Amino acid sequence: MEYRKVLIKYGGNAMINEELKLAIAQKIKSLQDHGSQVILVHGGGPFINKSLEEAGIKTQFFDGHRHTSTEALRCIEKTLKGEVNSSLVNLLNKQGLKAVGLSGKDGQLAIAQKRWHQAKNEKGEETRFDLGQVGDVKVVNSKLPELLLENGFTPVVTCIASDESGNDYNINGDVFAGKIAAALKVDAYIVLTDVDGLYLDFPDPASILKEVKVKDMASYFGDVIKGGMIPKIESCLGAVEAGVRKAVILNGTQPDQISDYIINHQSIGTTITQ
Ligand code: X2W
Repeated sequence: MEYRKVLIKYGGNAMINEELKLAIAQKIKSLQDHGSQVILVHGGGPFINKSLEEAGIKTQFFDGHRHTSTEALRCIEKTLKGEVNSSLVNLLNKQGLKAVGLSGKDGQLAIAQKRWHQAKNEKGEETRFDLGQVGDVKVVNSKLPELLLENGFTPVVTCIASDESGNDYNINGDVFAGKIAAALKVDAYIVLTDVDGLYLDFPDPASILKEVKVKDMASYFGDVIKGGMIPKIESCLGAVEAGVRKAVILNGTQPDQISDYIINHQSIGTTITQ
């Protein structure tokens, strides 16, 4: 089975140094040389943390989503586009690829809508909590990335988008990537993180869940799936339900895992299928 179209979500936790970023860029080149079309979607959490700290802006996370004031959003957009996206485009171009840096705003690739945080209050009642300028993806227009992929370009997309009125939103990178993977109906949606998959009993490698069906995933929320893993798994579930053949959690700090999975078909990471 070949993976014709592959979307890689590259998170900031796997961008810890330049060597690692370079190795990931080389892997993307090797996938493309092997016949896959690759679209890269990225976040940059640690870089955002640093920029916000330097600007004296404090933020807090709620189930993996950063509360985002309008002031924080300006700083986040600058960091994601001006720092993280532009350096990834550079690195990919140096490997001989034709990388194109985008956000959800370009070509209206993604239309955002405000996201509310659902939580239970002390009485156990469901309440909605305002996360500021945090968004969800309402619509994906896949024409632009499809055009780029078909013409040999490598789209590099960061997780900022606007709504129909032009209001900007900060979207969790995993949520954003999953929606794009779903719209493009990729053959493989790879979520790179800094662990080897979903562990039943961290860090026992024998406890990694190798393959999980969408219908069986619900039981793992809580003990096994928590914090930042929540949006990752939710995005994988959404993508697979929308027709993506396989979603897989791999360790981005071990770039060989990308080629081992896509080219050598090794049974690594946690794969989610229908
Ligand atoms: C994220 C966007 C960046 C991101 C944030 O502000 O950190 C929200 O949480 P990683 O490196 O992929 O985690 N947005 C709403 O997701 O970066």
